[in-house]
Amino acid sequence: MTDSKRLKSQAAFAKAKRLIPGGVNSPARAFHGVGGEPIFISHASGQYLFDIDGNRYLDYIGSWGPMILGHAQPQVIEAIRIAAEKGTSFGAPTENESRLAELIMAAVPSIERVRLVSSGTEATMSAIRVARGATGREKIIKFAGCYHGHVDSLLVAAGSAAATLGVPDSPGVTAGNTKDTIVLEYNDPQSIVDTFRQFPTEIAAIILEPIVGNMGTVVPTPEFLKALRQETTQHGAVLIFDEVMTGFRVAYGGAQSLFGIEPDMTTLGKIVGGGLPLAAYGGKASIMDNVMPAGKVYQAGTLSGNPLATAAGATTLEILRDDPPYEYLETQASRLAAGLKNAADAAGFPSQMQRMGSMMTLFFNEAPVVDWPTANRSDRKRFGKYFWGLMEEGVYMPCSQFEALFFSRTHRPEDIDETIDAAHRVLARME
Ligand code: HOZ
Repeated sequence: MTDSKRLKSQAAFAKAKRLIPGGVNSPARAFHGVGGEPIFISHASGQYLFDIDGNRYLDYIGSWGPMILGHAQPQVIEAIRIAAEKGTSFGAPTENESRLAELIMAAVPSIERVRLVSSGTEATMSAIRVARGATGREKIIKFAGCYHGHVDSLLVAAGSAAATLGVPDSPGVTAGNTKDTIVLEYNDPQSIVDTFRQFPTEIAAIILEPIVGNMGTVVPTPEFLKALRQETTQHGAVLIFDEVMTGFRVAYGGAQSLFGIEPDMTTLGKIVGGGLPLAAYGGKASIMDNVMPAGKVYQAGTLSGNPLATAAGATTLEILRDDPPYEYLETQASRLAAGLKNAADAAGFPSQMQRMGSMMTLFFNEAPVVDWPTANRSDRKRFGKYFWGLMEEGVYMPCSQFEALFFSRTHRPEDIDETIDAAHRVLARME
């Protein structure tokens, strides 16, 4: 995109940088992974984003996952409007919180009790605390390249913007914060067995993205999944699936419904809030009943179960339940994946297309990506050129090699075709 097409965004970014660290309120949106500066959004509708310079983009970020119904979905907007007219926050219980809890529990049967919070970070932080409280143990296992928000104890070898910016271990996170965090490689079942052999009674929980989105899309092997469930069960540890990204995305019941594995706890975010700040954690009643005031593990929030967010989330889940888009998304996703891969092949660039439902990543990589070391061998520079080429074409992809793209039910087959054609043009002129 030529500079003259985004003068207003440039001015807005210059101003924001004087006011906000790095000009953004979350590093993933800063475009550091691709060079250059972010565009500033004016509004969005259906499959399109519009920036403040008046450029229109086919959106493949979807607010990093939530917008599965497309932007400004009329029923969701109406639900928010009705809720807002009744008051925006009470700090007291409402019936809509139970409406959303019931929807979550019906969709994800492993969740027997659920607590609503405001962000994915809160959900994973709380799940870890509850798992520790319930087991009386301190150690946790996470996997390199998985990202679970900016929880201190989980901000080790993290994916997403931490990986993009090359700071998978953040300053400010103390050795004390992470001394009980054991980091293993994704898709390595033997390391799980070995770690439990070393610490048979000390591990409170394993947390993972059951399909990774935060080092780009990486799918677990059956052996890895089997070892996770077997070892945690055998040693009395809590298996936590972080389905913030995959919940209601890869299937209505999340990744666990596809793999037929029941985790002990699940974290949800993004789609469950219908585009408003809402997330959730839940699981077996015997574990969740440790949460205060039912139990002794403290967790709280003034805006938890906020009435606007529960209205948006419950309406979104009801639409997804009553008129599921998943078959349509699968058809279009397989077309998009094949088209993007063909475009890379035609241009002679080694690449791997990795996908699960409507989340996918084209890695500029010679070999399949199965864990962080293999993801890390991807050609970031080539990805940056691809990203900016697509921006020129009006296609807004995730601004990092280590993120998944998402699309919505409002993306029409002709939008997918347009995207594939754009990718062919972009890749053909890249060196
Ligand atoms: N969890 C999002 C995808 N990796 C990133 C959103 C953000 O950090 O702003």
